[in-house]
Amino acid sequence: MISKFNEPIMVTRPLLPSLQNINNQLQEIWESKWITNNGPKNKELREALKEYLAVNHLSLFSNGTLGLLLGIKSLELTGEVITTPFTFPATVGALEWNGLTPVFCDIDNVTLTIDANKIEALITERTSAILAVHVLGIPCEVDKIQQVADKYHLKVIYDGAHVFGAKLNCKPIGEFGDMTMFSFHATKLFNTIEGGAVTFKDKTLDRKLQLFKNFGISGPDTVELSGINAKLNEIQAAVGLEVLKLVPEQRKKRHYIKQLYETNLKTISGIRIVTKHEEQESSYQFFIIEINEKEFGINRNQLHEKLKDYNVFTRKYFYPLCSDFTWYHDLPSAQQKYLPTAYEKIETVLALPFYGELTTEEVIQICEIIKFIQKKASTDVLANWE
Ligand code: T4K
Repeated sequence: MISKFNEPIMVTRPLLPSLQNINNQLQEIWESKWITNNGPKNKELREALKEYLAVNHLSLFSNGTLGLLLGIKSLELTGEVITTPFTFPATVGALEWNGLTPVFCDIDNVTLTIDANKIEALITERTSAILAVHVLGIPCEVDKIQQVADKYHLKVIYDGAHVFGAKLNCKPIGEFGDMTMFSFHATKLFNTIEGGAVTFKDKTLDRKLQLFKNFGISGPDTVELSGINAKLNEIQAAVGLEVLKLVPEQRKKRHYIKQLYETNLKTISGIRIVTKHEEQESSYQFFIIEINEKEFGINRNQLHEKLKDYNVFTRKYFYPLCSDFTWYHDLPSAQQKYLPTAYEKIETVLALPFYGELTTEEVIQICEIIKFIQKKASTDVLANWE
């Protein structure tokens, strides 16, 4: 008989520095009496992240969504932007809040990122950019995307919320396109509790982004443009400085856990491992599987529900599709018939618990529970599984 976990196993847990180290940071901040507005910790984190992400230009924000929103604004885009429906609502929301019309493009069957071969057909006279997502930590087909963008003089923005520190073709992931947003939310490999950054090629954007996130204020008596408040405060920055020290070790732990999952899941029919983490340096943000109902015996939703009985809490990232939100229903590109792969995949993919502090025994037990559920499903009548 397979036993249930005593405590809930969540899909992720934040990477937390020791309280002692955070206290030391707080002590310095308290002594300085400078707690926000571009203080010393903010500057220190910015320099540390430029080095870690190997980029020349980086601007910090109070969260990734505001970074993306203001990053897009700084590029002065107009009209339509081609994007993916298979993402977190923040991606498409950032376009809408800029007064831009999202044009949804279907996704690739294997990588689940925007299907680079389908972008060109969606380009019109109104298209100004492509907003692609390195979704679930899987890098987009960056070369193909850039080729299309160059042909039609479009900007390329990457939502890199899930690819902190990743490398592709030996290049830091932030080097692709005109701009990349990284999220530093508590659930990410690297976190500042809430926070985010935008990296970019055009160095003139640095000043613009600084103004946008600080009400447009450029001096004690000058408001230069219409901005908002999207600053990362000193305590967030201090947490980031401590978490950054833990990231290399956390990656190693996650690499071990992904191998453990691979070994223990490979004998189960009907499971495809989506996130292989095969690029030179992966962000190890998620561990995603795809369920083939015919081969596995039950569907993704049934597995997701049954795992809860054993105190295992998986997530259906990213369900529902953004194109299915009622406020996009009138967009021609949001129609289901144009997005067959995206509609298929939101019913089949599942995020398993994945964070460095999972123990070997826990990962093995999760896999054993999955095997047990599959075995039980083959002997029970389907009605019991609804
Ligand atoms: N673009 C993309 C592609 C994104 O995925 C995201 C965010 C963004 C843009 C926007 O970036 P930010 O503005 O957030 O920087 C979570 C995160 O809130 C969200 O940041 C993230 N993507 C998304 C993929 O995941 P939820 O609604 O799934 O979070 P929640 O609260 O259900 O947490 C997930 C699990 O994490 C919990 O089951 C347990 C654990 N957890 C969570 C928190 C907050 C903890 O153990 N402790 C915690 O403090 O969205």
